[in-house]
Amino acid sequence: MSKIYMNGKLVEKADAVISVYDHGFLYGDGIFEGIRIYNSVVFKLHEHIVRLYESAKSIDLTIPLSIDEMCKAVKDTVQANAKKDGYIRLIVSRGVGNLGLDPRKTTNPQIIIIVDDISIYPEEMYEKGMEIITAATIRNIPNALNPRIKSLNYLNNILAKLEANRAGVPEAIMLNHLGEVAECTADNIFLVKNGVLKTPAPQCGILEGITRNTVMDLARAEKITVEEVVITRHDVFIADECFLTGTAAEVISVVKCDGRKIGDGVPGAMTKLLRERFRKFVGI
Ligand code: PXG
Repeated sequence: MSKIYMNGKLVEKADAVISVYDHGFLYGDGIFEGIRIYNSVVFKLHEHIVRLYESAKSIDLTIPLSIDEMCKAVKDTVQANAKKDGYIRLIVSRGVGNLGLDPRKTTNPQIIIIVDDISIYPEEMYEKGMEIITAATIRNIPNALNPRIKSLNYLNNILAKLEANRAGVPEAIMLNHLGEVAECTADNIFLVKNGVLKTPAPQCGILEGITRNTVMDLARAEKITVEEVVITRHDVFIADECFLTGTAAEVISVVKCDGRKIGDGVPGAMTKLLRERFRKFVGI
């Protein structure tokens, strides 16, 4: 049975319950992280925890643990579950309040760490590449709810995911309020054009992915020029290669977008190289 961390205690899955008055449930008032475990090691733990604390700062939520204490809680929970390869969902909700949205009425942010298995795309999709569409649902406008906050309210992304489902594809590009390419529902996007690697800048209204940043570092180590730029759908259509990055997806090739074949319609050389380098880096 899996053991779940709840506010400093390890409890059985069946006993891991949250109040219906918790503002995470009532309003999506809280934040989270999704983290991988490879070979019993928590991948980029510090980076994920720093992002969590930045999300918390932005929504004015004080996490009652230091960064070091949070890292230890994650590692201890992984160990208690004897998990070699898997997935961690770390959640901090605003806590129990009343039926009004005022966060001052809440007490005790809830800290929850779930260690489970990861669901990933089928192997065949990595070999052949995936097809995506552009969603009509635009990404949250940064001055309304900044996508850099990994908040418990994922409706924006879910609405785009519904469009992908309806189109029969696994992912969808979300444009920002200016009509520029931002990211996909749970993945960042990269293009290759004339040997240069391009990805939207954080200012384009994206979640700054940990996998994204890792892949950019790995590309630079290969002396590949990396640019954080404005990308349009036109750039996607005329790209030589396209791939997505994310905690669950790792590095996955995109070979078709909105019916247009990208490059040769098969995973490209740079995508394959970076996927290989990424897998080596995480030790698989
Ligand atoms: N953009 C968005 C909107 C995301 O939610 C990424 C990019 C990639 O970021 P990372 O740091 O993972 O490289 C994400 C990540 C899930 C799940 O359960 C979702 C994510 C990560 C892990 C699991 O659907 N989103």
